[in-house]
Formats: sequence, structure tokens, C-alpha cells
Amino acid sequence: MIIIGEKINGTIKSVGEAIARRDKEFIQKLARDQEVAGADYIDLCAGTEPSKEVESLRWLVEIVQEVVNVPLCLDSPSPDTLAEVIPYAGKRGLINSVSEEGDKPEKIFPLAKQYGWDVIALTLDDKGIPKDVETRLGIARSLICKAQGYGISADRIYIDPLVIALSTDNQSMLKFVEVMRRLKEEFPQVKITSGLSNISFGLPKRKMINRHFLTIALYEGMDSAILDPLDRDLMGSIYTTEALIGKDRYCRAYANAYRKGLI
Ligand code: THG
Repeated sequence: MIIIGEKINGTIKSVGEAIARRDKEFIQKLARDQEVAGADYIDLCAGTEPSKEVESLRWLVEIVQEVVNVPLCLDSPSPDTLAEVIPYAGKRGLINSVSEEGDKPEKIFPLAKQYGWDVIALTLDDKGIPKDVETRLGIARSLICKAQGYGISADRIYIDPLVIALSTDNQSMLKFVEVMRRLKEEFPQVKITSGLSNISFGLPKRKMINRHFLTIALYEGMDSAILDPLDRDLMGSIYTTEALIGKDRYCRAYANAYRKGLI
């Protein structure tokens, strides 16, 4: 599974404070630790007010790529911020994100094309997060089609179906799975990613719910997730599930992760 490490996010209090005081060591340790723990991308989200976002994100890009080899996943709601910061990244990464809100596709896809970055596409439009499967599929199809118009092939698109809380819709995970299945039937190359924490909103023992969601989603074909790779229980669930579903020959990755103390 493609793991996007979520820890460098300014909306987490301690991280927001470290960004504000430009605490290079604190951020670089989070970056290195996530890479060692198995992150394939490091998500960078400044989480600051728009006026300071470009400066903060640019600083994050500079200091994080000093200490890791993996590419970055730039997480911002603003296409203009992304356009200003992408040129500072030394490697091709992942744009987080595009959606059907406003003119985002017309701003984000040309960036992905120009710099050769892959893109996370949220199934979200100006009406908000859809609750039903058909609307999500419609948005996903439209985004994939627009991307292809810019020469961006389906294998460079990570659809994020934006899970709703299980506490408000008991079909939430089942709907997620149906969107994933049907999209993969139509576009076998497209990738599916997701955050893990929305599913458990409003319920106790959230991490337990998140882990079980991940196990089922992986079994059903999810390719990627945005998560905390420093959570050893969570990483244990990933290695275990991948071994159980035939994606880990001789359980080699599982055994290595155990030996390295990652799970
Ligand atoms: N999809 C996409 N991008 C995303 C999300 C998504 N980016 C943001 C978010 N969701 C994923 N990132 C986080 C980052 C941190 C936490 C949850 C999701 C989090 N962090 C604290 C921690 O690390 O322990 C806990 C709370 C805190 O300390 O404030 O919960 O869904 N495309």
C-alpha cells in the first residue's frame, strides 16, 4: 500500500506551533521518523491562515527535503498556494488536492501536467460532500475525464471518496467500498486513497475503528491511505492484512517490519 504520512500538519497543535516558531529540528524529526516507519510520501499541510500559507509551506518543503528521500504530498485547499510552492520541490510528488469546487480542475490539472506530479482528486463539488454513491461516481468520472484532457492518465490520479462518519450513516463504509469497486471496473488504472479518521468521528476508541476500516478497505482494493505511520498498531494491521490477502510473498515484508521494530 502507498502510505502518505500525515504527521506534518499545522492543524495538529504541536506541529502548528513548531511551524510558527520555525522549529526546523522538530519538523525534520517528524519527517525522518515517518520515512523510516515506511511512508512513501510525506504530506505537508501548513494549516495556517492563507496570507502566511505560501511562506510556511515553502519553508516546510525546503527543510523536509533536506532530510528525506521520499517525495512530498503538498496539502493545501488553495490552487494558487500549490502553484507557488511546487517549483521548490526537488522531486515529482503528489498534489493534495483537486476537486470539482469552482475552477479547481482548470487550475490544478495544468500544474500536474507542467510539473509531472500525480494528483489526489476528492469527490467533492460546490454542493459539498455527496452522501450517495452515484454522485460521488459522477464527480470522480468527471475529474478523471478532465485530467485526461490535460494528458494526465488515470494511473496518476488518486480518487479520495471522502468517507462520512459511521455515526451519522451506518452504510458509510459500504458506500466507500462500492464507489471503489465500480470506479476500478471503469478505470482499472485509477488509484484509491483515503484519510482514516473520518469514519470514526463521534465514536469512542476511534483508532480501533480506523484500523478495522483500513483492513476491510485494503481487502477491497484500496491502494493508498493518508495515515500516521508512527502508529505501530496501525502499521501492524497493514502488514498483517497485506500478508493475509496474498500481497506479501513469504510474508517477507511482515517479517522485516517485525525485525525492524516497526510493528
Ligand atoms: N484526504 C486527503 N487529505 C487529507 C485528509 C483526507 N489531509 C488532511 C487529513 N485528511 C489527513 N491528515 C491528518 C493529520 C492529522 C490527523 C488526522 C488527519 C490527526 N492527528 C493527531 C495525531 O497525529 O495524533 C491527532 C489530533 C491532534 O493532535 O490534533 O488526527 O481525508 N486527501
